[in-house]
Amino acid sequence: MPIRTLLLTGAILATMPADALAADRAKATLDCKAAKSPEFAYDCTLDLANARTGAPLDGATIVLGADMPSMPMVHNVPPFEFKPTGQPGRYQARIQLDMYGPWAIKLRVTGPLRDEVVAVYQFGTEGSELRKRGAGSKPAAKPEPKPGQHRH
Ligand SMILES: [Cu+2]
Repeated sequence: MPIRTLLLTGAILATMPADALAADRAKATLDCKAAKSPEFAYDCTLDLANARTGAPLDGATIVLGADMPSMPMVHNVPPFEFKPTGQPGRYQARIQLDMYGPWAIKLRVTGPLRDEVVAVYQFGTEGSELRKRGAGSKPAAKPEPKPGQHRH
C-alpha cells in the first residue's frame, strides 16, 4: 500500500514543529573564580544563551561534569548542578575539583533547549581560563602544566 505509507509519513512530518528539525544550540560562557577554601574549589558563573539568536536562556537545568583529558579514569569528580541567579540567562555553581590543570568541562543543558557543550579550561590558583572549545579549534599557546603539578 504505497499511497497509504506516503500519507502516513506526511502526517508525521506535518506534526513536527520546524524548530525540532533545526535544533538550536546553546552558547555557554563559563567563568570560575578560585574559592578561598577548600583547595581546588571554584565559584562558577555561567551565561547561557541561544547560540543562533543570542537570547539569554532562562529556566534551564545545567549539569556540569569535569574530567582531565590527559588523565582518563584517574579523577572521579561528581556532577554539579547550576542554580539560577535571577539575572537573565545567568547561573552559578560551586564546584570542587581535585587538582590544578586542564579540565574538560561538559555542560549538559536541558529545559528550553537540549544541548551538550564541551570545552577545555585551564584551572589554576586564580580561576578558569578557556583553552579550546570542542575539538575543532587550535589549543591556545599556553605551556602545558609542569609534570610536578600532576600528583595523585
Ligand atoms: Cu589529574
